[in-house]
Amino acid sequence: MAAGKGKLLKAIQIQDIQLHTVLLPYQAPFETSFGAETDKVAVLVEVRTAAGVTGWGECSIELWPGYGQETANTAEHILREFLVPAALGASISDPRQFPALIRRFRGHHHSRAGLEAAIWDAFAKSNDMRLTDLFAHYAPAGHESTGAATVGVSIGIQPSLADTVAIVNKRISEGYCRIKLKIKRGWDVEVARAVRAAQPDIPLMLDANSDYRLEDAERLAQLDAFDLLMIEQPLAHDDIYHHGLLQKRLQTRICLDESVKSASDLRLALGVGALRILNLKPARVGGFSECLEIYQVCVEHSLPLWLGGMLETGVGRAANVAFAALPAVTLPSDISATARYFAEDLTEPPFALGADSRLAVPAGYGIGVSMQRERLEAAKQRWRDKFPYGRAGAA
Ligand code: OSB
Ligand code: MG
Repeated sequence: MAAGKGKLLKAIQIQDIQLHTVLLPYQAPFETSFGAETDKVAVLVEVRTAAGVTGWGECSIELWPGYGQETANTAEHILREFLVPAALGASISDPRQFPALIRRFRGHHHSRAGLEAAIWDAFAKSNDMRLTDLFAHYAPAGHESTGAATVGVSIGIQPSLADTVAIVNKRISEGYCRIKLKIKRGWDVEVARAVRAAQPDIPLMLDANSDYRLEDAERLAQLDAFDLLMIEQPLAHDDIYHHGLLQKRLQTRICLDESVKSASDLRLALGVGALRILNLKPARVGGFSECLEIYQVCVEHSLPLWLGGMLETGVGRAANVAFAALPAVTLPSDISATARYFAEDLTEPPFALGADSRLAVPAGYGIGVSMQRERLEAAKQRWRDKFPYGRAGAA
């Protein structure tokens, strides 16, 4: 109902902000066109309000500046030196005011998204609201939370075609309704053919993470034979124009990920026909305020939308589920059950895959999951032990 939308919400004052850098082992290494990652690294942001409410946010990063340009060290630096001081003491009566507080700093979207997410969580909790309902409050009229996110699963590059088919079959038997396969040059047409042969009906998509160039258009057009839901980010991470040229040569719809870092990028991409679907990642676009603006653009253009993921801990995953439960997120999101990522997450309860390939939004206020302090301390220790100099990656 639009009933909640007129509601006046209570302001919060940011009193304290703590940063926690954690390392959490994945169930299995995740390989993309950049290489394989064995552990999740994240800088978690803990915000405390003057009224004593705690909010959590996650800076989604990786060990290398591969997908994104930030690492744990750069995120800590930018937060500690610039973003945190700008937020401390601020009084916020609408979380969308936060970007203005840090407008004089450019870039570092993953870092700013983590801090902004903690503020959104604290704001929702301070108003006795689920984060999903707070997002809906600022969404267009008539857009209420559906209470659950429809999700798929993203499968990394496997050692062989047989391994790929085996893991796809396993994920489908677990209940996932949409499969995404990571591809790279030399690992594309054959893998699509093998999986399509094994699973003729499953909604299937590929994610190239920018491994191709426009000269590869003929190769990419061979993928049209496999009835794909979409191909994600075939060309360079900073390219929009050539995606427009490529789309004219493909039947398969192009979905952009890396190339759309703001609502402004999205308007440009729409203008040159560079995408027919958007993967929206809160970290990539710099936070949930920008996500809401992008959501609005998608609604105006009837552009199909889904939420991407970066193998987040429960903190980031919970916020992503809250956003993915909005009604214009019409395609399955890259947010899988906790067990697909970690043996033990930092938050409780875990996310479990329900009927119809859905993850339910937890009932609690804010992100709806609670931090397990002993696990948090262990994960911080793991980061310090494995990277005692805080270095950003191992050779
Ligand atoms: O390109 O979508 C991507 C993970 C890390 C960095 C980039 C990407 C991904 C994924 C994982 O595909 C999706 C998930 O969180 O399940
Ligand atoms: Mg992607």
